[in-house]
Order: sequence, then structure tokens, then C-alpha cells
Amino acid sequence: MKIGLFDSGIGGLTVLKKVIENFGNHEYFYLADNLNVPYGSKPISFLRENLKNILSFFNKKKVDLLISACNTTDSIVKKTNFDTKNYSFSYVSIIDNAIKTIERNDSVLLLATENTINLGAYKEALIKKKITNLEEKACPLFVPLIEEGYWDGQMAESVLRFYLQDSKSKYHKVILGCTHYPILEKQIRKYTNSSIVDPADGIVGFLKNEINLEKTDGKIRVNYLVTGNTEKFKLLSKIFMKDVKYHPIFKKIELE
Ligand code: DGN
Repeated sequence: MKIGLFDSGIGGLTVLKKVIENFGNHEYFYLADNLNVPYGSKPISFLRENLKNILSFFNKKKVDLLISACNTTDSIVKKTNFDTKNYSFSYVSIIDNAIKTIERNDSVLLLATENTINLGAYKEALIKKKITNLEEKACPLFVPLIEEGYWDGQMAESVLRFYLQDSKSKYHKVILGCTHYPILEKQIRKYTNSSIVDPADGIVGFLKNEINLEKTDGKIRVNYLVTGNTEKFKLLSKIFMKDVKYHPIFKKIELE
């Protein structure tokens, strides 16, 4: 199957990695729009236009499935009547699948970008699930920190402490509502005893149970399409994907 994924940078790799681990050899296209990172605080009107270009790009690539590996753009899809039906692929929502892992009466802490929280797609879906104990926290410093490669050390420690020092044991679940955040999962765990929801697991569940995607053998190739700094993306993706046996191909592209 031809599978597309996209994000503002390396965050979506947390989804790609789990998809590869579970489904092996498919034809993967990963668009890293790091020219426009971070999406979390950019104007919605800009991100919406940019999203149209991303979807047209994948339409031309003729992917069968397009996985939203970005909660911010998925929030835009859900809250601004963005039509994903006029394309040849099936669009896979990260938020819909993350929500499936939440149970009635769970108390929830949502960590996400400012745009994701302000757009309210998670909140709306959680209220539908009768979740009344919800706290939302935007962590705008996480994405720049991660995109600059500060995944541990003092700088990461200070930023994590700044956002999370009050979070200990208050919730059943902590949703990492930005695909960049699982890169800091080990450190986030120091601040909470709650169970952590990585939306990538929701995507894997969807592909397994609702699309019946099979695991296939063979050499795994990923076509990385990068809009901004390709060298930086190449370096960080190599570090993050170091345990994955695959053949990455990097290409700089321009979105129309
Ligand atoms: N990783 C994206 C998300 O899940 O929202 C976007 C992060 C960003 O660019 N701020």
C-alpha cells in the first residue's frame, strides 16, 4: 500500500516508527514541512492554506492512505470544515484514533500545541465521551526544543519542569496531543504516574482493526520529502529512527 504521512517536522516520525514496526514494508512518503515549523502558534488561516497544498501534493503522489501525523492540522480539519473527501486517498485522523483509547470517567491531562488547544477538537471529542475532568496545557517550547535536537540535558529538563511540575498523579491519562512530544516521553514520565497516551498507538489500532493492513516483508523504503532544512531533518531522523532497519531517501521539495 502507498502510505503518506505529514507533520511540521520530525514529530510525525513517532507515528511513522510505530507504523513501520507494526506493518513493515509498504511504500511510505513522509512530508516534513519544517520550512513552516512550528505550526503550534502560526495563524490558522495560513496553516489552512498550507494544508490544502499538502493534500494536493499527496493527491498527485497517488497515496492510498494519508495519515495525519500532526494534531494541529487535524484540529484545523475538524474545526474549520476542511473537506478531506475530494481527494483520491482516505484521510486518517490522529485525534479520532487517540480518543478511542480514552474511557468514560477517565480524568485527562491534554498536552498539546497552543493551536490544538485553542481549536478545541480534543475537548469536543472528550466531552462527547463524557469526560468532565479535563485539564489542557499548551507547551509551546517543546517543539522548538525538539526540532533543535535538545531531547535531554539541562535545557530539556528546565522546560519539562516549567510545564509539568504540577502534574504528578492527578490524572488517569496524559494525552501527548502533539506528535513531537513522545520524543520526550521518557522525561515526561518523571513528572507523572498517569498512563500516557501516544496517539500513534491509536493510528496503529485503526490500521490493524479497521483497514486490516497486513504486515509485509521486504526492504522498507521511506521517501522523506522536506520543505526546509534537509540536513537538520536528516540528522535528527537518523537519531530517532536508529533502531529501524530501513532505507531512507531524502529529497528537498517545494509545496505549491
Ligand atoms: N507535531 C505537530 C502536532 O502534532 O501538533 C505540530 C507541532 C508544531 O509544529 N508546533
